[in-house]
Amino acid sequence: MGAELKRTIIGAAIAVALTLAMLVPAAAAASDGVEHLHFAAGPYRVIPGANLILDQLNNVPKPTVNGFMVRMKPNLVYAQPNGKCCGKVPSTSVIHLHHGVWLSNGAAGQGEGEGTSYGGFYPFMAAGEEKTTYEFPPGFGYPIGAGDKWILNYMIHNLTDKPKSVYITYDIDFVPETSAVASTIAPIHPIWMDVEDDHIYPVFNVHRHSGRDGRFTFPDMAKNPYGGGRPLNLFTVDHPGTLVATAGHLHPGGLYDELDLLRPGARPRPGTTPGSVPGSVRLFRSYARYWDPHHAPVSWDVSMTATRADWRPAVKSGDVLRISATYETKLASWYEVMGIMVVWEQWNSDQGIDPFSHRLDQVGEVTHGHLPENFDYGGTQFLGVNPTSAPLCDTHKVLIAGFSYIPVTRGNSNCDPTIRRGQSLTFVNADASASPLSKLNPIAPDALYLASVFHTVTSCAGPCRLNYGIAYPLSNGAGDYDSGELGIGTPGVGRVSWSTPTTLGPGTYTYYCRIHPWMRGVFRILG
Ligand SMILES: [Cu+2]
Repeated sequence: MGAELKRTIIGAAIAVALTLAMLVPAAAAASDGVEHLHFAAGPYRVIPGANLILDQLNNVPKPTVNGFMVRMKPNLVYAQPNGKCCGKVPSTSVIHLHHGVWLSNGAAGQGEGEGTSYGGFYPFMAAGEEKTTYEFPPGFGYPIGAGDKWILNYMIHNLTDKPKSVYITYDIDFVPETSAVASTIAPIHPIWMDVEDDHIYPVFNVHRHSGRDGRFTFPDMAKNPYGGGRPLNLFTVDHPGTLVATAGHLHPGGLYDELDLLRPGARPRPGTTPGSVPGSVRLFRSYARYWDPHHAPVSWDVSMTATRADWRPAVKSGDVLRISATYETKLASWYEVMGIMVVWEQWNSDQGIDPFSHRLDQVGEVTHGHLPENFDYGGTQFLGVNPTSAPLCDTHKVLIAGFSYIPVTRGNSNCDPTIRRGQSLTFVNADASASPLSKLNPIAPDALYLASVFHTVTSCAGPCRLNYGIAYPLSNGAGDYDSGELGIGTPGVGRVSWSTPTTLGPGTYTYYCRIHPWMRGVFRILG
């Protein structure tokens, strides 16, 4: 989240709710003093093909009394036919939660790292399609105030050309302040660690065959990752204390997120696990566990490991936390990927162990197994005719409209656009607004942005004609090109047109849309 969001949130006094929120009544309190609350934000009506970044600014459901959150389990569900919550969990290949980030202005659990100055709001929970369950070790909780205000920043990706209506749900285990056990719970604070801190869309690209030994680590292996500016993957600890929990977020293709600690003047003792940079120690490596039958690291059928309940590194003021994210590079290129860890700290606690002299468990455990919504892998059936059997046509332009790639010709457009070596083919996305008004504005999104459908032109291995699913197609074709999301507002790249690189050699090139992976096309280059 960047300056753009910060400015707009500060000016948000007159903002209206984007949608009506619904609070599903809390379940009865359990005898252990813990309430099991079920919240549902929405319904969000997601336009066909949408991949937009939006915010719910008002009435985000939350606990209404003071207390502690000790566990949180996120999900995405369909609205029922009557619009109410909750229907089924959608197949990940149809619609999925690209991300949800909850921000709060609550003082008792004041967060640090990313976005601590967004008009007093800081992020404290995040969920992507890996749907990691937050569960704090016994005796710790995130303090929630009755008067705290929450904002929900969300990106829901509708892979189809049909509208969908969904809710983001989050089950919270909550200990009210009035419960007898509340006095045994210590408050913890979130530290938002992100390899692209302070960006509203904190992403980077990983190219196939880049890095070393089939792996690419960001920012370590990136050329000039921060454009000469300050490293965005570091956080300097200002409250001494004890870290009690963390888990990573990454995207398909991701292998692990790493959290390291640097301490000026300190040297790691033998027996500790070295971190990525000299002088650092490894606090935790959050692994991606892929569940699909081949365990290929290519889909959202993934869980992340979280720290075990006894993980307790002590940190001092002036220590520097460092995050990096590692992706595989043998199978495909991975575009617009992330590396994020929310780290929880008990301030001013000296109960932790010194990570420079003691080894920590750095493997952890997954918070859930395979989820049933991740069943539709794709890549099993051949679809229709081979596109390379179409006639050639002499054109330099392809229109992307109505979820199709349409060669611009005088006659039949059912043909393979064909250019000569050294020339390029230009794609223009007519499904997204080209107006400057369609820039991202999380507080008051323009109607043109809300109606924008972003498409990409991304190389996939020929014939790129199998049925789509969560593991097919991959960005693994000749030329390794990608247009980015053609559109004005983020995650659009700021323009609606893109031209193929003039460096591509003669051949037949098959491509797909990363946002709507059933969209396919082909072009040819003659020698
Ligand atoms: Cu598309």
